[in-house]
Amino acid sequence: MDARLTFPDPLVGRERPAPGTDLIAEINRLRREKNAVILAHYYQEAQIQDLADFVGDSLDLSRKAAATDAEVIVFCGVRFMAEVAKILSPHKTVVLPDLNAGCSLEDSCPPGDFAKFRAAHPDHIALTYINCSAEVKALSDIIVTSSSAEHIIGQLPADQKIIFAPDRHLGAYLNRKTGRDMLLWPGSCIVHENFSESELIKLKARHPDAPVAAHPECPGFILDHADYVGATSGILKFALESDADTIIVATEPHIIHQMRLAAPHKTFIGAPGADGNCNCNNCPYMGLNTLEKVYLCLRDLTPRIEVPEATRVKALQSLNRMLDMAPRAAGQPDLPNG
Ligand code: CIZ
Repeated sequence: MDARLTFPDPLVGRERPAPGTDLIAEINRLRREKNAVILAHYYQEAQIQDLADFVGDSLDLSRKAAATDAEVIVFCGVRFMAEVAKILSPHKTVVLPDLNAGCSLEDSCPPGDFAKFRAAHPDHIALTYINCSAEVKALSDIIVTSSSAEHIIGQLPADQKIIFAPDRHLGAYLNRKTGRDMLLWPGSCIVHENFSESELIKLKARHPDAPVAAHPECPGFILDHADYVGATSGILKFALESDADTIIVATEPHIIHQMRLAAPHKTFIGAPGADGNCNCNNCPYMGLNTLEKVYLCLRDLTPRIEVPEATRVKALQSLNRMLDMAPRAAGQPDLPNG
């Protein structure tokens, strides 16, 4: 998958650390010196998860960082996640190790196109998945996470027409679960689209007692084989609480690091991609963040995430509507991350 994506090298023109620099020691020195909090999404490489102050999903991380007195937030994740941190903490400096770390869902939903789509459906409200740009959040009525969406939809009048953006697989899953007929924006996540049904069937045949935990960004033909469908924090909770010794995990496989740390006696197997044995379910955007870039962004406090104030205020309103309607589901306060 990585071969399909090429990015400008963000290290060109920057003073690199001398060979042999102990990057972890330097990051530890700088985080104290700059009063920084380091956040790592579940989909980051293990070394980055291990040095973070908090590991979790995008909303949970942003809320935890907002609650600290840190002046700097280093968001080891992708751009829309760092924007959420900035929306919640406008007075903190938010840096992202590599500004190229985007998201195929965000890319699928350019704000101009979304605004036109909304204008063409004036009787619909827009329920938008958190995996989108700050501008699209600002153009939406309610932001949802995969944990909060079903609960929020359940509170909307049955005859309320709804646009769901940008993930068509999550939207289709929610339509099936809730019996609604939301109008779906045609976006998708390149990581979750890469799971192969035939390879999953073969894997299940080799591990007949292993339940499958899947993220609802997966296509329906993968979810049809799942014993549990939920957000990252829910998948983690399921994997740890399940009586099974072996669990098949259908989401970005770096989350397995937290599972192995918490339950070293269990076996966690990443669901396979098309050739049964590829790295095609590693998120290429998440993979852009490296230890060296974490060090550089702490040292230089760049690249920074900025959100224009008018956009931030509107995006915050849409996020707050979710927090009002689903305080527990959205905040996931009792999950074992971080
Ligand atoms: O918001 C997140 O962190 C994502 C991308 C998914 C999830 O299920 O937590």
